[in-house]
Amino acid sequence: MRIPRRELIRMAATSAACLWLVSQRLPATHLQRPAVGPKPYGPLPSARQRAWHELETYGFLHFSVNTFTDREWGIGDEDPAIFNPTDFSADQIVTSAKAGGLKQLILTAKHHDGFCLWPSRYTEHTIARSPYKDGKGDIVGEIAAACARHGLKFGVYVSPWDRNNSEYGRPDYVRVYHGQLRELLTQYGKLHEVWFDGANGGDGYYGGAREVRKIDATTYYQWDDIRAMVRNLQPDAVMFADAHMDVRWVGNEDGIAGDPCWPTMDSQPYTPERGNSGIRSGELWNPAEVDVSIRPGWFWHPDENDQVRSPAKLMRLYFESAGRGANLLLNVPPDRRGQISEADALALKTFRDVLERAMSHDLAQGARVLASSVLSPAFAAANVLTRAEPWAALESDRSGAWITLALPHAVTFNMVRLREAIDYGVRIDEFAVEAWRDGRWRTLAQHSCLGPRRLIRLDTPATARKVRLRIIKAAASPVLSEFGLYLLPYLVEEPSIDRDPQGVVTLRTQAPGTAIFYTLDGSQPNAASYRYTAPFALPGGGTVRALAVLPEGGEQSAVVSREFDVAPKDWRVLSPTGNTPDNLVKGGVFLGQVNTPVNIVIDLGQVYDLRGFTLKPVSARALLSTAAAAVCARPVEAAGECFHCVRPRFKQRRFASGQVINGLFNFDVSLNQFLRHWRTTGSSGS
Ligand code: FUL
Repeated sequence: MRIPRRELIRMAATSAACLWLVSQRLPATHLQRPAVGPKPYGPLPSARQRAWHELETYGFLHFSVNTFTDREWGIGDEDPAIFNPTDFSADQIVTSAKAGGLKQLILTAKHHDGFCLWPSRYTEHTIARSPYKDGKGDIVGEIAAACARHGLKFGVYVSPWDRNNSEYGRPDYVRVYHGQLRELLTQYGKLHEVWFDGANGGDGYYGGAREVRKIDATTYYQWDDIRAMVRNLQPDAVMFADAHMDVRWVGNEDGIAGDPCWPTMDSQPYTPERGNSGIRSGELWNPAEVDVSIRPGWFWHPDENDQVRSPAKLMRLYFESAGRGANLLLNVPPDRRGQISEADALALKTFRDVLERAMSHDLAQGARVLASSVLSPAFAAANVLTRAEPWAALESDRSGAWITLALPHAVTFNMVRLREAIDYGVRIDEFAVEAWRDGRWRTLAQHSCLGPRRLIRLDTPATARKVRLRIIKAAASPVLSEFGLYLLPYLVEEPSIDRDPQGVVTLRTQAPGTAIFYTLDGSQPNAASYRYTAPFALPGGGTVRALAVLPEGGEQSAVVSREFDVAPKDWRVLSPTGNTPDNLVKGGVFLGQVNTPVNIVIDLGQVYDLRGFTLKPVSARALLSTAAAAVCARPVEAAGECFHCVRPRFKQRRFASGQVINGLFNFDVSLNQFLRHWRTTGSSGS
């Protein structure tokens, strides 16, 4: 679903951009390289990219009118009066982020709905027309100042797409967008990242026109001018876009970088797959940023309060993103008070505390470090412990090179931290980490791409006196700046709970050897509850609550809970409109058509007593309009039964009772108890 939107900005990134980046980058890097050292290999990071790599983990703040309307994408017709945080605290937001180890915050200064969190002179659709501080507020300024106070870097998300602006799609909006960008680049001190989202053009309010507007994203925004403006006004800021800016999109919003995830790309068209893995032979230094939310949505929604990622899940996320050399951009959305919710802040801090405690004790310190070769005394093997300069092998020592930590006594570790000195390029193609045990080297892990950062988490701790990094394949001699060993406490991840369309529930845990216990009556599960051994049927719906427990009464995971409605086992779609209507019952994506009323009848296969139903936009990005959706059960002559018309009870928060479903939208449908037939109808609502 990201692809079409992302494609637009990908198209905006032309080969001209690549040439521009190369010409900006090389001189700075060459100037700063020590006089005598290994010969650099391949593309190299710019100074600003090098500084960006050091950040490793930082935060996104999605905060806007959507926080108050319970939407993910605003239409652009939102009344600024709804933006009214009751207890906004930039300090609470920034200190919560800092306690969670986030080193920078990127704020949605403007999301697709066009509402500006600063009083822009280029539109009236801003915070100046909200009740917040009687229209005198400026959230961008407050967050920027708090970041400066607490030592975090600051960046802005400025959506090119603006569903409010009447001129969107015409030349004048480009002037507005550039003007807004200039305000942000000049009024809020130093920026370290400018984030250009890939969603562009589509339906919107557009000053009341309420129509679909398409633009050619390659030319419309005049990217060359934007790049020049950002470089000129904020020379230290990296620019993010799907591709061909300083930092690329990792290709998904699930928090997963590829393994490998090369920091290099070529100038071929971007695809999420290519973005996920990077291109080893690529001529550009263009590392991946992994954007993901701590909750299911990007914006805060009250009904997601119990779906905040647990510390154990955050740990997995960290290893699958930052651990593969990408940077992790974790979204922590402020709530309607204008603060980070307690649950989010706690999960983040707990995760960070566990990590930092473990990382404060590098078990490799004190080791004698031996290597297959050393380029010169300045590039000694022991540098991987002191980290001032890297270890560099002789230029001729490539595949087959090795470096060994010989410890004074055996250590037990389950995490290995490795870094190539990226000033010299990415040189190592494939490597193994080995431990000396029972008279021989045993492989603990093997991967492609060592890169800017490689964190390896072992399933079970290893105990050894000698640990070796063996280079299996390299394009150039290894230049390594870090080799560390750590013991990380094991956080038990909660199980996942899934049900298939047949109504069969499966519980899964990532951790081998953990047992899963569950309840079906809403009570808190514990080690005395049902023990999960095989998938079970739950076609009529209910609540499943579960937790994972380590063997022998060991540690427990957080409790996870899922509510299920009636399974769409015997349902049939009778009168389809839109594309792939069967997906409505199979659980895939149903796509309606722009400005076409939706009218779908589903045969449920049996009679139920109705309580309500759920309409759920897939990925919460439904493009929905105003007014009233009529969803009713009705008599279906053929069946000869008589039903009452029912006021819909929209269980899903993104639909308010009485909304018209208008235009293009995606949704899942499920019923929690219903009649034999029902239908949804929408009107164009104009
Ligand atoms: C996407 C946007 O459409 C989402 O709303 C969110 O801002 C995410 C970070 O990027 O493309």
